[in-house]
Amino acid sequence: MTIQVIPTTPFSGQKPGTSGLRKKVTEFRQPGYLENFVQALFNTLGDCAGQTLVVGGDGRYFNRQAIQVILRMAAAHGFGKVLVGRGGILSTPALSCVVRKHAAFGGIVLSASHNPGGPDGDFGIKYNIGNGGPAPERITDEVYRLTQSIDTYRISDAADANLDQLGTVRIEQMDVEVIDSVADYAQLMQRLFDFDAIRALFARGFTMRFDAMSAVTGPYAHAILEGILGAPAGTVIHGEPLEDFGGHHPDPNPVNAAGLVALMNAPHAPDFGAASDGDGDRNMIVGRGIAVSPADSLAIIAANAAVAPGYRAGLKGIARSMPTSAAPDRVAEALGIKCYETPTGWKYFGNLMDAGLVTLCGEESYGTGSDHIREKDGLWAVLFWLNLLAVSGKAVDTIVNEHWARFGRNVYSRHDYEAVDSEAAHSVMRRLHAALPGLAGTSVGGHTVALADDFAYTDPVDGSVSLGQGIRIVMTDGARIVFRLSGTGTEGATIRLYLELYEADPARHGLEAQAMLAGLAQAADELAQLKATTGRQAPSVVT
Ligand code: VG1
Ligand code: CO
Repeated sequence: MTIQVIPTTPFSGQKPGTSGLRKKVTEFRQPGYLENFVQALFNTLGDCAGQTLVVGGDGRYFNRQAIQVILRMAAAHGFGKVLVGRGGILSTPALSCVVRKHAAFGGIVLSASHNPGGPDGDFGIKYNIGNGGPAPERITDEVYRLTQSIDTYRISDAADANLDQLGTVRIEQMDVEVIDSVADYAQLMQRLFDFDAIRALFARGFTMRFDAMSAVTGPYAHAILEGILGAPAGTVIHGEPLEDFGGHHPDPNPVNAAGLVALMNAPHAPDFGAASDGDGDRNMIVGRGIAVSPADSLAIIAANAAVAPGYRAGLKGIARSMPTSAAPDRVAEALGIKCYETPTGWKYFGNLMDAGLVTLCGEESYGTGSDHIREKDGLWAVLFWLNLLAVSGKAVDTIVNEHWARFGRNVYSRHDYEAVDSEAAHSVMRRLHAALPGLAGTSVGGHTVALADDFAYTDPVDGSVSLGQGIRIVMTDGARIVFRLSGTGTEGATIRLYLELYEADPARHGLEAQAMLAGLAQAADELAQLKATTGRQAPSVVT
């Protein structure tokens, strides 16, 4: 075994987005592409001698090859030890858990989350720091800067490590320890939730369907739901991680998990349905005849936190991303705690949690989590709901309706215009920008505009400033229109339009969200000239 210094030249565009570097597999497989990025990362991190790194991914195509490259490069940079999930598998929340539990220097997640996989699909790489959370912008910006001038990378010429057998092997001076992908995570979940109550719920004949979408959560759900909690075999479907997720979009929303939603609307539906995404950090919660919107789920978790042993001491605060509905804000107000509004992406929650300012965090994009780790956590949210259903004895729709009756309903929807021409997308955003200064006080879709700006965030902990985080038009009655460009896509540009209305009247809580939001959607289009500029007559995905 020797360590080699290989000459290389920069690739353009290695700039991490909302959640790491995401590109087509074909781009990642170019010789030197992954190596350049990892070298730039290690250069950014500085002295790694003797440190412990955690590596794992969602099992998508190219996961195993990428891990072998990272192991050989970590060995060439003097890391003392790398913990790898068996078969290269670690869900994003499990990796965060392992980094924290083993006090590792950091972790590398290989995933493009909810983006499709396979040879023609997407791949991604993301670095997490020692708190278990996504690296902040000052690190990702530096990595990008270094990729633009890179001329060599260091790598061992060792043979591939066997990732399928638990135990330790050596590459150069570095130990590679293949660990059980599920054990640490399952232990943590047992500490947070009332597993006895959930076990008793299943023993009473409660039925559930968990759709792992042929992605990483399968092994975790099998072990925890069917194993430890005693749910009947067959509760978990699509439970084996496949390299191409069975050709599906592993995105747990009513559009991409349509089968689960149809099942939950059918006669004799199970009591509870849930799904998770490619890397296991997202969740969808479904009851009989009702798909719970993500911000409502966060608000309901916050309002009922005390049912779970891990949260009995109370909540320090809540945080939500700016485009997420204000449903959690109403609960925070009632609890007398603060609700922070951050830019999109989990990396902005880390400082708030580390500083002890918030316990729960969430995003409209089916992401919910708490300070037990530093990533959003799909199965965690599902276990919280099971805990709540077990303790309350109520059905999902009853819980949601009672919540709305108490707090009012934040009617909410996101309209995505995917893979549109990049220039057209930017021209839509430019038009909105230009309109911002004149909007306050005017009427938009029958609502009076209270505030119109491009969202900027100052981190209350370290004072760092993030500009240009999305156009928001906030009305005096709590309604909102938000526009932003996605930072996770790999084709053209994706425009996200977020719509929100506040409805206090319980008699109107049962109405259909799209119908209630139609006026706002039309007003948004008139302002942005979205359809005319992109040539799209309708959004590609509505959630
Ligand atoms: C999307 C979501 C955002 C989420 C991000 C990563 O980003 O909107 O809320 O944090 O994906 O989630 P964007 O920039 O495309 O809107 V995951 O599950 O991909 O790690
Ligand atoms: Co994800």
